[in-house]
Amino acid sequence: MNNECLFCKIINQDIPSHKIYENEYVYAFLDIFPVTDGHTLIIPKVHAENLTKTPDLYLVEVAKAKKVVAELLQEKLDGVKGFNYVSNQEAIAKQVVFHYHEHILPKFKVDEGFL
Ligand code: DGP
Repeated sequence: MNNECLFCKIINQDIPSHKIYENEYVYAFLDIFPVTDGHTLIIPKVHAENLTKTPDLYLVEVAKAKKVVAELLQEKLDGVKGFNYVSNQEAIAKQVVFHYHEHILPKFKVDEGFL
């Protein structure tokens, strides 16, 4: 864990968040600036700046959690018809928080939006 990292602080509950799912390896919580209802972030419980710096064990666990979280959101939210799964790497790709995370974006209607 990294004391300077916002998402490490969320994992440690030093910063509050709305939990959607958690296990030994990952934490999933609602994005503070949601693009859609149910916009969720999944993060590994290890500090790694981005996908390519994340140990394989945690990448596998994040991938598995994407499926669990998508099923939870489908169950809890009315009208979910699909999802975008998005991860930004580096500032050029609009990464703002440098702790690897996957955005899970429920889709309710056809539109131009992506992120
Ligand atoms: P990215 O651009 O991919 O690095 O997205 C970072 C996301 O993190 C962005 O959609 C907003 C979200 N975010 C930033 N700070 C906080 C926070 O303190 N709490 C929560 N829940 N989300 C945050």
